[in-house]
Amino acid sequence: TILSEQNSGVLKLTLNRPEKLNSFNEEMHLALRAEVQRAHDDPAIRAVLLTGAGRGFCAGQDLGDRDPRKGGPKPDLGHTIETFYNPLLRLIRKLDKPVVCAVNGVAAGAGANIAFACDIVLAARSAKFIQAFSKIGLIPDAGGSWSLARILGEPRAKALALTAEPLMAETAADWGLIWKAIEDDALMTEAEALAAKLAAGPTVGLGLTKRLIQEAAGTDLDTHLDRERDLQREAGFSDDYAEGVAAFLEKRSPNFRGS
Ligand code: LHQ
Repeated sequence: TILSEQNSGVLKLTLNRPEKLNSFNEEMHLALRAEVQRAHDDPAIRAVLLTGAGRGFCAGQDLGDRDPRKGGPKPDLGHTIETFYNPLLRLIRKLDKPVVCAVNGVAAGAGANIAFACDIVLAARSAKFIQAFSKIGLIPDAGGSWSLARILGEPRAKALALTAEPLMAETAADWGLIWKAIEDDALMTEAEALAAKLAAGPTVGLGLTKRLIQEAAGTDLDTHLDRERDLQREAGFSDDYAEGVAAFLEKRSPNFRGS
């Protein structure tokens, strides 16, 4: 359910249930989480690239997995969230390495919100984002109600979530939900180049940067200035900082090793 390729520092993960628009079943959840965990644990992995196989990126939860027409007790979706979605979201946000998302086609429900949790999101011009939850009586999960409110503010967040209207990639980029909309046939080349560039970067500094930016919204400037001091101290102890400055002074490109 997940295709995994490792190539010079980039772990490329492809959601691979194209006949179901890469919607999540338990197997795909566990496989994806294991791969992101591997990205945490393996110092040779210095960036992650997430994308989808076929014409879609991800249609959220596989709705065939729990067909209510089959009867039985009502499902505990809170348990599904706690067991599968929340650990994945936390892992992506906590990963001290850049995560690039290449949204190759429709991203619906949790599929859209997992994309928004990644660090840099590129989307094919034809891709759309749909907060599909309200169509089936649910609420935006996978961090969606948080990221939409935070990034867009209440008016747009509420309209998207309450109406489930599709949002085209270009508008998503104009609204700041993603980094860029890209011509469909150029998406993978650009996303792979970006991931490769990040993987060749100063991984310690990039990871600390990600952490600081994520912390910023939940804190005040005074506290945050102290955090910048502490994390800059840490960045200054990295070998890549010494290499970056040496390369600058020697007028050559740096050879960062990720430590
Ligand atoms: C699917 C799905 C799908 C199964 C397309 N499941 N088969 C968390 C916790 C617990 C429970 C519930 O949920 C959550 C989080 C969530 O993510 S809730 C939201 C779940 N997702 C949706 O509601 C989206 C459902 N899908 C759609 O609305 C459409 O498929 C979109 C708009 C994504 C794409 O539309 P089309 O391009 O017209 O494609 P399609 O609808 O024809 O889909 C292609 C195939 O994929 C089709 O199968 P078939 O055998 O007929 O070819 C669909 O049944 C299947 N598929 N999404 N989520």
